[in-house]
Amino acid sequence: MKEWYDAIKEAQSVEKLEEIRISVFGKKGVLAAEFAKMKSAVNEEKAQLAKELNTHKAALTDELTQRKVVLQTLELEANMKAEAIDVSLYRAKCQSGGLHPVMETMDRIIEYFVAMNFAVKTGNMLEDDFNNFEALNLPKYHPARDMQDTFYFKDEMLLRTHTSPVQIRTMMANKPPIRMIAPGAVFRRDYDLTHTPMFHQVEGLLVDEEGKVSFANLKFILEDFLKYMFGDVEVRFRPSFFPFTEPSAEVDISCVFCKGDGCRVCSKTGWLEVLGCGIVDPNVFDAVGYKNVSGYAFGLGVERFAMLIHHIGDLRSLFEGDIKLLEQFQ
Ligand code: 2U9
Repeated sequence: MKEWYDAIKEAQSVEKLEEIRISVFGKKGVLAAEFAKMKSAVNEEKAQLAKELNTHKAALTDELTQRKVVLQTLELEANMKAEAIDVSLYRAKCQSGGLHPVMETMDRIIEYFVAMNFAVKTGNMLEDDFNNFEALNLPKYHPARDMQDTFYFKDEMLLRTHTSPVQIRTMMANKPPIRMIAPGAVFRRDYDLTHTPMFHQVEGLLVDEEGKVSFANLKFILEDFLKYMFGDVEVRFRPSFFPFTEPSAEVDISCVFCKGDGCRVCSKTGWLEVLGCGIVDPNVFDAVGYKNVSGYAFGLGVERFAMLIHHIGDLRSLFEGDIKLLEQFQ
């Protein structure tokens, strides 16, 4: 029996200990064999033999239990040592997601107009001819429709070319006064250095009683807005034409790259065109059944704003999903 006590003491793993336990206590183990020998022993020796064997049984059980505790503790300590984490170790920055620069710019624009008490309205990207063109003083065969060609579906449905149908629907569903912006994706048959078939606009509309809304009101809010977006820039209004506003103006800021001195980006003019605006044309109010009202409207392309804010040279890079470009803005 002594060799089994030694084997237990010398066992170096829980697995080895289990092998020993089976060899000693198993059905075909040492103890079973010893107890079997008792059958052939003479009666006088049987009691003594049984006593000795039971003493060994108890003692070996104790030895096994104790050794198991020791081995399990050693194994746990070894594992903990092997899996220890060095919290002081340098680790490269982990990748995390973030807003696309166009969405971040759009949020900043929305933030300004929400603070100015404008409601935010979103509509449908699939629109009908009335809401996208007719109601905006763009009747069929009007030449201005050429600049806004888009994808047509059955029943005169089309992908909206601007967010203006949102304003039309809002006016038809509500009474004046209206004070709203319409942010969202729009679609045009365009593709070159400065135009993509899908881009984002934010348009604004304010309608109140006749005589209450002036071009001065429009100038004030747009100057304030552009300074909020671009910092300390000069703002100028140039007369222009849009079918849905009269009078209309295009709005420029002093070039954010050369501060107005003239560079490649501003074509040496010192100015960058950033939005269009005007006093809402009476034909638009007629189309939605509004009487005795006045209003102003404006529109801007969000991609252009994002490019000027982040000094991005190529519009198409905003649509390529290149992580190297995008992670610079996180
Ligand atoms: C209603 C009445 C008037 C929205 C307007 C512009 C001028 C404009 C362009 C800016 C850059 C389009 O994305 S862009 O190419 N927009 O210049 N938008 S006034 O006028 C409206 C809209 C809705 C009912």
